Amino acid sequence: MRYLTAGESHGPQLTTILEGLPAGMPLEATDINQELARRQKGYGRGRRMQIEKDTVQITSGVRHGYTLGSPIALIVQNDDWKHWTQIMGAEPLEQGAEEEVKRKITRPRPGHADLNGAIKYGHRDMRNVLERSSARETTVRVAAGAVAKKLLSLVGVEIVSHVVEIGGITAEVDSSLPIDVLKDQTEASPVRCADPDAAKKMMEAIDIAKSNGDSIGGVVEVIATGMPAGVGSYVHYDRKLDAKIAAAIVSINAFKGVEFGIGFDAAKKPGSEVHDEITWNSEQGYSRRTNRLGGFEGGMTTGMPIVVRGVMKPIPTLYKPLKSVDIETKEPFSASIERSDSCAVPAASVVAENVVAWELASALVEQFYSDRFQTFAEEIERERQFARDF
Ligand code: EPS
Repeated sequence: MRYLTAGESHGPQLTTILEGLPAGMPLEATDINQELARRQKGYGRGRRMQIEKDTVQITSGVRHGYTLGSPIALIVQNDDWKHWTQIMGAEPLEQGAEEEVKRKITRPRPGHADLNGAIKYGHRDMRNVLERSSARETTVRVAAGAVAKKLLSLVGVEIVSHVVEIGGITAEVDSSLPIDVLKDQTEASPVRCADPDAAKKMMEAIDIAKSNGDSIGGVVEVIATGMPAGVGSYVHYDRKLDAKIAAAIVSINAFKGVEFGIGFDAAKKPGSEVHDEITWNSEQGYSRRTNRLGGFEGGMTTGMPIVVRGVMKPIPTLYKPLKSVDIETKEPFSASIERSDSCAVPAASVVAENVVAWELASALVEQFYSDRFQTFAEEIERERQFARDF
């Protein structure tokens, strides 16, 4: 499976084309819209989310509620576009209008893509960079992930995300909570955190950051249950599923790191306290006594829950701007101020969940027969049986 996204933050629309999904899979706009709505929520978001009400239009690849096997095209309109039609229009500007309409940006924000993107493409107006590097693009990555989540739910794979840290405040969440309970608690929290005490402190930290004109980051965790064992590869570096998930997480705007299971703590412990002992019983087949490796051994799923965390840096667009250099005058300046969120970690957890969903669905489609959805689902069930009896 693969997908491509297109669209600028204040352009007319965001678009994605998905390829490789099995034919005959039930899919409706509501499956996607509910994920888009989840991504728009979260304490600490700026005013843009009050303008947008993200909903999808499915313009190809689905007929009467089922996938056709042909590319699926998804469109989300930007409601803010009506304020930007001149600034972001595709037509050439009339002579003399440039100064007036362009809202040219020549002061790069430290930590953003502005300067490096401008150097790369030779843009003297860094709006040409920030319009695309904006996290607005994650809208259609979530739309793609929502389709993947639908596929996963139909073959018994559940996926959930939650916030485990914001601005240095860490959540205490019982790791043995059933996934449904964790899901309900997370959805009820304004910061998508299942520890109510920590959630309150996180909101206070966001308020402080906002009143200081600053921003804060955090850590999100994605858990997926029900993946059959042996998905991925130990044979080929580029088919290792944990590596693909790591790339997907770090590809989310502002994400700087990723870990599985106990992650970086593994460096501090002896092997006997890192690896998970193998058990077997006739009902479940093979299992692990613990899940410190987060569901992966040798680039393949173990059948245990996949547990992956990503760290998001504070958003680099600050109301209290850092020092930068104007690319026209080369004079030091405070970086340009753009409307922004003081914390987007809760929304980013939904993005993380959806990009992981895409990688899991892709890996299943790659490994099992996938032209017809029904046969695909049956093959996955047969595989689970095979692993149980092995
Ligand atoms: C973003 C800046 C803000 C955020 C945006 C990401 O947008 P604007 O410049 O229009 O105020 O709201 O996030 C989204 C639009 C979104 O859908 O998540 C940035 O610079 O990355």
